[in-house]
Amino acid sequence: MPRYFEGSLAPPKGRFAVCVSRFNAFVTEELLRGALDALLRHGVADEDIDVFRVPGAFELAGLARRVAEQGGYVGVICLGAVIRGGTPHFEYISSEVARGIGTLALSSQCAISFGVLTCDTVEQAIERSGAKAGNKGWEAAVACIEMVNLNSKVSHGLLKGRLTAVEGKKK
Ligand code: INI
Repeated sequence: MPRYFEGSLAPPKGRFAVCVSRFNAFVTEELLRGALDALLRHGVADEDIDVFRVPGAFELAGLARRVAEQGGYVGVICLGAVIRGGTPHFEYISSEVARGIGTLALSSQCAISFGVLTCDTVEQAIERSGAKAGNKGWEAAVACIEMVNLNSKVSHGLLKGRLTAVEGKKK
């Protein structure tokens, strides 16, 4: 009988950083609104949330790394919107953002979540920032809470030499 482990959505102890880019602010401000709403609704205290703004999505990973390494946070949520234009610029920015934040997530003690939209059109970005396809900022914040709780469970369990499985739950 396998044992299952997962993070709860209970309010975690510790502070959260939200890193948000200003480029395409009409989208990213909605992602930020969603992320803050999710954190607050899941019981994270107002004073445990810090928001950092950067110029564009390209700057997110560098700032997130500094914040994760030096800020004393348990979770860092990265929010941005890269929208395709008429040149290859989109490909360079979007791949660097994903690579940078992904690399950070592998090495960081914090839970790092990826709420960066990469869309072909403005309409797709609007749909994913609070219209008919939900709000990816909200989803990134909830994922971050879950991973903070799972990270804490795994670290705590490993330190004590045991992990507590989720009883009777298979997925
Ligand atoms: N930044 C974005 O966040 N989204 C975009 O769609 C975008 N486009 O398409 O150019 C964008 N460019 C700016 C970039 O992120 C940097 O801020 C800039 O290159 C300075 O380093």
